[in-house]
Order: sequence, then structure tokens, then C-alpha cells
Amino acid sequence: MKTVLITGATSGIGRATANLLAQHELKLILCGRREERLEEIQKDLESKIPVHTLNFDVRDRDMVISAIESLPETFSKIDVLINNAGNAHGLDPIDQGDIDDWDAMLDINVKGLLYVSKAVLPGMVERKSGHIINIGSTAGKEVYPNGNVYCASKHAVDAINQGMRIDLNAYGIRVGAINPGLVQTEFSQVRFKGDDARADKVYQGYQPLLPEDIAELIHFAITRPPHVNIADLVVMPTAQASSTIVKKVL
Ligand code: NDP
Ligand code: 8X3
Repeated sequence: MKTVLITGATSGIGRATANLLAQHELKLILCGRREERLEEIQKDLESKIPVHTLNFDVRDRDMVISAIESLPETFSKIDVLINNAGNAHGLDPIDQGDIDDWDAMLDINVKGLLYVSKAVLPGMVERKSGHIINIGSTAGKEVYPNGNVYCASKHAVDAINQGMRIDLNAYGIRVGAINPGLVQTEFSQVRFKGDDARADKVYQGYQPLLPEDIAELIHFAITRPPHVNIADLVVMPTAQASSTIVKKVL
């Protein structure tokens, strides 16, 4: 039975992925900062499959390393790592950006992804097998007005995805990215710091992607036969043509 670790499993894409994967024969390690949510999700899923939760902030490298080291033997061989935790913080022109927002995006989306990977990789390298899915974004493929540092963080994920694939090739470890466009999750609530009206507006007038759509793609990617690696996949709502072109009916 494969063991899958999902970061950012407490909401949105990560949570939908946990729900979908729980319908299959897998062991799940679910990570996030909101402990009550982790407990609630574990309670919900563990009648179907074995679930272990890890409560840590991806920004804290010591916490990341000790959380992964704390895994019980039955969960310690991670076959699939889904690097999903991340968010945008703010949407401001570069000259007006908040430095705390910049720190948060680079520390979580880039350095956090690296810390988790650093903790998980030794086991994969030793076993010469494993699969890493990095959740990038269309923001990692193009830059849009006021997206500056969030786009930079996701361009970094794109580069890390390629770099991982190159460096881990010798070990037979699969590495691939899924890069969604607009997905209706808690993403915009976080970006706009709890301004729900502004967050809701992002998804009005068209059908955005749902977190379950991305979960299905993750499931597809990790269930390909061993010789197939989905290296880089971009997915947008039908109404979206680019970061700034979205056909809305308001
Ligand atoms: P959500 O806000 O719904 O989920 C974000 C998840 O990341 C939460 O589970 C949150 O858990 C976790 N997280 C955030 N910060 C930290 C941290 N410091 N330490 C540990 N976990 C953290 O957003 P999405 O589901 O939309 O986002 C998931 C990924 O998808 C992100 O990488 C995002 O950039 C990407 N993405 C999203 C798109 C969208 O339109 N929604 C489009 C393209 C990419 P907790 O708060 O409990 O720690
Ligand atoms: C999330 C999609 O367009 O808000 O990565 O950057 S977008």
C-alpha cells in the first residue's frame, strides 16, 4: 500500500485530494497548521484508509524536519509527496507591496516546499523510487499585473520542478508539476486577508475550476504506469485564456 504525503491538506486543493485519495488503497499523511481541521479530516477519512496527521508550519525548517522524522514506522516510507501548501498574500504594485507579504510567499511557496522535499527525499533516493508532484500555477508560467512576488514564487516552483526532475533522474524518481489557473478555494480569502466580498468576486461570472478538478489530475498523475511521468501540466477553467483574460458574464 503506497504512502502519500500531502502538504496543505486542511483546505482547497489539498483537502479535495485527501478526500479523493481516501477512496483508494493508500496510506495518507496529511499536513497543515490548523490542527482542528487536521483532526476533523482524519476522523472523517480514517474509517476508509490509514491516516496520520502532521501539524507544522512549512516555514519552520526544524519543525519540518522533526515532523517528518516523527513519522511512525508504518508511515515512514513516503512513496508520493504532494507539495501543495502555499498561498498568495496581497495583490499590489511592486512599489506598494508589503514586505511581510513578500516574505510569506517566498518563505512558504518556495522555501517551505524545499524544506519538505529535503526531509522526504533521502528515503526516496535510498529506495530509488518515489514520485513528487509540485503544485505550481499559471502564475509560474506568466506574470500578471500586481502578481509580481507571487508570480516569482511560482516561477521558482517551476524551476525547482525542472531541477528536481534533472537531479533525481538517476534515482528513477518521478517529478512533475500541475499548474492550475483559477480554482475556487480559500486562496483569495488568504490573498485579500479575509475581505470575503473581494475574494468572492474573483470567482463570479464564470465557472472557475473546483479543487476536486485538480485532485482528479493529481490522482491521474500518480496512478500512471511506472514508465509514465506527467512532467508539467497547465489547466485552466474553460472561461480563462490567460491570467488576465477571463470571459465573464456578469
Ligand atoms: P487554500 O488556501 O485553500 O489552501 C492552502 C493550503 O496551504 C492550506 O491547507 C494551508 O493550511 C496550507 N498552508 C498555507 N500556508 C502554510 C504554512 N505556512 N505551513 C503549512 N501549510 C500552509 O488554497 P489552494 O488550495 O488554492 O492552494 C493550494 C496550492 O495551489 C497553493 O500552492 C496555491 O498557490 C496553488 N494554486 C492555487 C490556485 C487557485 O486559484 N486557488 C491556482 C494555482 C495554484 P493551513 O492554513 O492549515 O496551514
Ligand atoms: C493562483 C492563480 O491567477 O490567482 O495561482 O495567480 S492566480
